[in-house]
Amino acid sequence: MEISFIHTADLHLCKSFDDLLLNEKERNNRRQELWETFDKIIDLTIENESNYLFVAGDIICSKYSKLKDFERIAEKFRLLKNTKVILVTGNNDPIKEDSYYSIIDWPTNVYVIKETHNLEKITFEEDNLCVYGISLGEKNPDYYLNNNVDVNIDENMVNILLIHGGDEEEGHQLYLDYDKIEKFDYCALGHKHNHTEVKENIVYPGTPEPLNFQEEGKRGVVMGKVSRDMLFKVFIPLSKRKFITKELNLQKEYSKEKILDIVKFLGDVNSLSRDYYRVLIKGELNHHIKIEDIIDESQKYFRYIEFIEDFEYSLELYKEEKENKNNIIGRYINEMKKKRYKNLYEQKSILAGLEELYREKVDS
Ligand SMILES: [Mn+2]
Repeated sequence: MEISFIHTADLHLCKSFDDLLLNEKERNNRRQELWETFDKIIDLTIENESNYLFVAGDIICSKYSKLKDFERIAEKFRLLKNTKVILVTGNNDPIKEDSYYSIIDWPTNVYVIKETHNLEKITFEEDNLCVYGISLGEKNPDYYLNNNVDVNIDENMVNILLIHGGDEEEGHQLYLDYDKIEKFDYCALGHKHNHTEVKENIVYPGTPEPLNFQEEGKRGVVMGKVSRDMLFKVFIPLSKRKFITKELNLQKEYSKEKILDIVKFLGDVNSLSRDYYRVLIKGELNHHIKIEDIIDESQKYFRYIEFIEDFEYSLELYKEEKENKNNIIGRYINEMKKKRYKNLYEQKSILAGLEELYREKVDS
């Protein structure tokens, strides 16, 4: 007998996104998109008539959520008439006595695992299946997830492990020894945000919708079938947008127009209007060009673009020095030449000073 499943984790519904430079409107929009992705997972489960939906923690950020958000999740799960939903909590949605997880009246097809110190075993005789799961609870300094996963499994059943943790160094509270859990037919894990197959049967689906610039690459859920002697799985991409990091390598000969041309071809038009871009500015910039102008003018080509300034200004001021031999500008350049300014912040202030002196010269 085989069962079909969809495995997801780390949706982080209600996430604040305050670790990004997004404005409030964009953050709201992004939160809305997380719900849309959740809806897509529900639709996919219905379309495929999956027997099980495994949710391996951090479906929501409890800190920023309200009761109505949990009700919204419950109502969506209720639509899965032919699917059993098994859910464990993660470090962002820990289960406690008074948390919404405990208060909500979950539909009968939903099994929220409440155990936080032992593997809870749910047996589905009709499918010859055992699901073992543990939820994360309140932070406890003596808690080590790895101590709680030892269990004897029944070799005549299909055994699934559902857990949030493992993507950590040994000694960390959420560290998991993968060798210990290899005996399960399938380990539906959560916590690691990039899709990873630790072993054939030990899998992180990753965040179905990326949450920041560290989350590049494919985003979605794992769909599969499992029996006593077979495991088949496929990754289903779902995400609406991507986070993309690019490098912009400047040369001091580049004009402003040339630089803007390079910037607007960092991605195809569809991607520029859809995805989040971060551009690492490297190399050397002609000191006549203000990086602020490049940054401002780039905005109109992108849905979202941010820059990390890691370049140097080319401070070759021969011409200016020659033209200003006997005045304050010349003396300023001379003074500045005595020191080596490598730091971009210092270079910017020298150029601002120079600009100020030129302005005074024109005014007087
Ligand atoms: Mn987590």
